[in-house]
Amino acid sequence: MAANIFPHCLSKCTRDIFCKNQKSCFQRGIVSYCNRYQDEIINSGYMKSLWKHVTFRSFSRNPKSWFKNKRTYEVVTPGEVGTKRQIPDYILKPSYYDTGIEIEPNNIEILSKNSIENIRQSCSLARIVLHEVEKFIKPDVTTDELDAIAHDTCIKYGAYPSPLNYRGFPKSICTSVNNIACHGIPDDRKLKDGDIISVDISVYYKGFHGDCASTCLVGNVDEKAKKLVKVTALCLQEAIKICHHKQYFSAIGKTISKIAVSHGFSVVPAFCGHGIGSYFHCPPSILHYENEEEGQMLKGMIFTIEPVICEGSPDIVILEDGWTAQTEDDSRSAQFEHTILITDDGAEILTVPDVFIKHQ
Ligand SMILES: [Co+2]
Repeated sequence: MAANIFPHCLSKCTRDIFCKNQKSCFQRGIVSYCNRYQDEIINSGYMKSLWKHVTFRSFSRNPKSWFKNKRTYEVVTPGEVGTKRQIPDYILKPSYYDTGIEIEPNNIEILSKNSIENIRQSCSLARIVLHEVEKFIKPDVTTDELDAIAHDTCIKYGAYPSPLNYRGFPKSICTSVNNIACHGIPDDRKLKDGDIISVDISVYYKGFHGDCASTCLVGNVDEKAKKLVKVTALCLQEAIKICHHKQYFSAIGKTISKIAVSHGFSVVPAFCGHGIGSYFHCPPSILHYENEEEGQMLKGMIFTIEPVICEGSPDIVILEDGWTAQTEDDSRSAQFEHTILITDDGAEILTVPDVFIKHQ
């Protein structure tokens, strides 16, 4: 699950007021506090360049006339969201299970050897759950049915689906179809032949989160979307290759944006990768666009890389549910994500399936 650039910014400038005294505001989600602190956000130098890429728009869960365009794919509007799925008592739950609130640490978490073994399990399990969901992706399946499969698979393996109630997120996974860039909420819309769907799976297991995503083709997809999906996977793959001890974080954004732009695509700047461990989202923020941030990766750091790449403009609109991020121009987008561990000479991809199976 991608981190939103805005809470990161707010946590820098209004952390005390925001986290300790504004709980109700926080629980209402991104839109509320962005409106509340809009002036501060706009006036912070860091946000000035990004803000122009994001707008907030109200919507109704019924299709509107402005969605009806002639395209080779369907422009998706949010459907009806079902009830929250239940978690059995014996499953270990993250801190935000009841309140929706996770107070992120200020520093990058470096895990002990033992903890790294546990997060390996968690990351590997996230990939297993993703593979399970992928088996069911075909026309006429609803995204809520995919949510049920992911949820039940998590429970079967003794894990908690991390997105559930994270900042009030109502479902267990994110499903983002066609023009939904990320953080799509599973609902009653049936997948259609020609769709592309990004599925983002995160699990909490043995006290640690693991996070991965991929974009799948539904039936017969046009050539442009196939290329978009292929190039997005390549962006992630090449970004991981350049990671190692003492590499600059900015090298990730440079690598991704160079590949995306060279194929005629754009990088959505509003969402970033993130540190992960005992917290779902924590420092560092991993920017996927061209940037000059100064931080360096160090051995033992664990974070996600999860570029959202668009066929059109990178501007997005956050809908009034506070989550669904759709492209402003209704163009399609794809996303791939891995959780990685920085080692002496490179990066180890943790979100691979075989590790978990071996330990069972
Ligand atoms: Co993530």
